[in-house]
Amino acid sequence: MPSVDALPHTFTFDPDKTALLVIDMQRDFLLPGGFGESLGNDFAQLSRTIEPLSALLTAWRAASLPIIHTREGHLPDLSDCPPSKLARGGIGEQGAFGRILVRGEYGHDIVDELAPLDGEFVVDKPGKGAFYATELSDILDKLQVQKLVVTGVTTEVCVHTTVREANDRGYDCLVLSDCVGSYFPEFQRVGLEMIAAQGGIFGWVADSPSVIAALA
Ligand code: C5J
Repeated sequence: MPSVDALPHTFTFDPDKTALLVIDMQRDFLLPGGFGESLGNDFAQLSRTIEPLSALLTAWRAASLPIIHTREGHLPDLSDCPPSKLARGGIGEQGAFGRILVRGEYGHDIVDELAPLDGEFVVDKPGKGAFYATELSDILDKLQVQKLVVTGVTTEVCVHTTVREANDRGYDCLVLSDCVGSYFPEFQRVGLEMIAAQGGIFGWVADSPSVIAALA
């Protein structure tokens, strides 16, 4: 069984029961000029994850293991967006890449380098967590997945919300430090520490080269 050198201790996984989760690698979060940068954030803190994640996807695809991409966004009429989220601004407004976080808009879609291939799952989610109001739980049940390798953005928001709920639902989560990103270096550091603290209270942390080596 493949094993990965991780914190707080070795992560072992059965490839037949493990999926790769790629959270919200969307143009509006990752590209210069996107929603993220328009809020004053440094997009480079996120875009540095594209290259290692692309290498991981290549290895994961070569091993023919399941891949699930997610996208945060809303229906064009915003009927699935809670008023409290709308009131904070941005969502549905015109941005450089179309209406911000609205399904079907250029900015809502995944960056070209990580574009999903046929046969990979794409889960559209209205919330931060990937389980809330989505089909993710059904997909994982059908695949008989027990463990998740988690990547994407942002570490302390959508990655954390998803990992915390996955942990409560009984999945073992391995979060890859070089494939998750936060606009805030401090949140990145602490966000990763929080996952593996206290004997792995939410899961495990490793890097992508360790997973690629384990798959070889
Ligand atoms: C945010 C996300 N940061 N994907 N979304 O609003 O983490």
